[in-house]
Amino acid sequence: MDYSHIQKPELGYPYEFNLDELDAAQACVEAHGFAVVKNVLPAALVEELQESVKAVLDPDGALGEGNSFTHTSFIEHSPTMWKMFDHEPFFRTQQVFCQAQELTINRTAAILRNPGSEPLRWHSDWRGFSRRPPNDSGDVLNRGPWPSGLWFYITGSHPTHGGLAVIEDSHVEDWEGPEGFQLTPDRGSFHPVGAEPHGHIGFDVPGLVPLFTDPGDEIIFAARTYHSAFPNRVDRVRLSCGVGFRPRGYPVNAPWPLSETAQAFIKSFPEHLKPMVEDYVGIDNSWRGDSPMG
Ligand SMILES: O=C(O)CCC(=O)C(=O)O
Ligand SMILES: [Fe+2]
Repeated sequence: MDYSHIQKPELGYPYEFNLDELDAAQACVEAHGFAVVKNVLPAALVEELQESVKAVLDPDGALGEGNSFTHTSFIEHSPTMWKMFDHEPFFRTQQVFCQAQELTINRTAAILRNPGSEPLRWHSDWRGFSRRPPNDSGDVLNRGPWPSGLWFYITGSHPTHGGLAVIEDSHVEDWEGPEGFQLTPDRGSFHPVGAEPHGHIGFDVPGLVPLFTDPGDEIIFAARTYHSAFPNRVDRVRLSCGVGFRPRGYPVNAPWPLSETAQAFIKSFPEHLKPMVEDYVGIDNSWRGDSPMG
């Protein structure tokens, strides 16, 4: 499918904000589940981040056409990402969206989508739908009220370029799915009413908002907001990265030990930023709890 016909939507409310409108942006996240803040990162840092994502995720350029790669502990491998913290507008912005002055790094990621990479299944990153004990690292790290999306699409977000799409108003606790769709049994995705309960892939969904952003812009979405990514159909790699924060002191009780790379990262993270890693728990993607799925 070609999505070059998709236009930037006019919604009945503003959802793109400047750095001097952060409270309005946060109000939009609360009301509609998402917002964009323009020009959070300067161009020089964006360029450095682009190079760093490529160097860490695909150092030899061997990933191949049509493929994508997600790194789930990017900050541990990218001192370039550390520079974001010294850019005052970046940090001020995260304090507003996390609704706390003192923040801890919850998790970080970077994604590289080569030309030809496929669209993403609609999903929510929220893992608190069930109160069963955690079964994997996502269950541990994605159960708080902080935003699930604090993303920088550092080559831009566009429907032709693997850009992000969200569903407006899908962040509320009792959301039942878009019209004509129903939630999957675990509420992690949705499918057409009456179809097999597989997460839906496609951009024919009521309430869909395709996001059009420039490389220095930040895309924010709430803990539960449902989202997807378009395929990358232009001849340029799509790069994104993000730092997820949680209010400092919020207990996550990670059941895995700190990895060696996490320990090395904490040790070398600049002294004046150390409070932000005091209770950083890293991630162990292979950790499994012993509670049954469901
Ligand atoms: O690849 C993207 O643009 C979105 C990624 C995403 O939603 C996720 O990793 O949970
Ligand atoms: Fe996601």
